[in-house]
Amino acid sequence: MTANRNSLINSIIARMKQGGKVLIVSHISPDGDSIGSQLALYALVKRLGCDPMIINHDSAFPKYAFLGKHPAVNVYDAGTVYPKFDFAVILESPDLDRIGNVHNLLLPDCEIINIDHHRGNTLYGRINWVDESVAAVGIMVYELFKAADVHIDSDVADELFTAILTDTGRFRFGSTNPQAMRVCADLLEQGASTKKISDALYATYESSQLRMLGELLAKMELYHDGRSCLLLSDKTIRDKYVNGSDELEGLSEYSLYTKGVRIGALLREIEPTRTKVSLRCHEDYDVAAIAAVHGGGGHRNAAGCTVALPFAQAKARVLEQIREALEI
Ligand SMILES: [Mn+2]
Repeated sequence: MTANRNSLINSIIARMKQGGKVLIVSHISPDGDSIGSQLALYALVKRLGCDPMIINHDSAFPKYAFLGKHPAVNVYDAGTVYPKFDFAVILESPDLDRIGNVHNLLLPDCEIINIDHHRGNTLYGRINWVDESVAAVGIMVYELFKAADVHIDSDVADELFTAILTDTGRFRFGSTNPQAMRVCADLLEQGASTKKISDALYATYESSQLRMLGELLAKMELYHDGRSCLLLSDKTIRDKYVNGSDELEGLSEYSLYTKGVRIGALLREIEPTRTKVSLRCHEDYDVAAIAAVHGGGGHRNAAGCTVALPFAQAKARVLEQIREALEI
């Protein structure tokens, strides 16, 4: 569907007002924008008369649990019998592979509403609202609230603020624009608590998480005359510190914190022949292109992929790609 923004928003709200069972899903390894947007959207569609259920391929980091008195964010389970959904709202997913096994719940007559801000969205929905200019999908959900004239209570304000705060890297990324700040100002007026949210997300780590961060930083490696930086979480480090979801989200950010570094990456050994790579870069580079080579994706300045190579080989491969990107 190609239509302007207002008619897209109107058609999304019109569909929601028809009611029915709605699946709200986001991408694998859901982040703050995923969870915040999903919880807020849950409240919206419920107010508009739908019967919603949130299901993701993976569980979210426990730190988002403070977004409390809320419906469960369910993790897909092949053994569970799920209701037949009349429509699905897919958030933050440029293609259907990104929702993982939740894909199994999209029966042929389940209408798809696709709401996203990533590059390269394949427009797989009946309605596709894709806007690369917004800083977070949480802003698009905010606009749905406004267009539907549904009150944003303090819980929803916290959820949407969390979405925007995390997706802008605490208002640091280039995506941070006046629209994002205006929406956040309104969310503060509706009762969002910056203190509560920031403490929950950025200042309540387990001691083991901070010790792991310390070891990763102590062992970080600089390359290309100090223009690139790797953080390396190999099996030794993972065995020492990581228990289930105990890992730190946002660790990859630290790969860019050294003066002079333009491109950074965090490599995690997840299996003997699979290495997860989170890439970060400053404005003048494009790490989504590096991730795309390995079937991953993301944004120009923040992207990720899984490289189907053992840790040492994956490291060599990514370093070579970074060198090419730096044009040296
Ligand atoms: Mn996002």
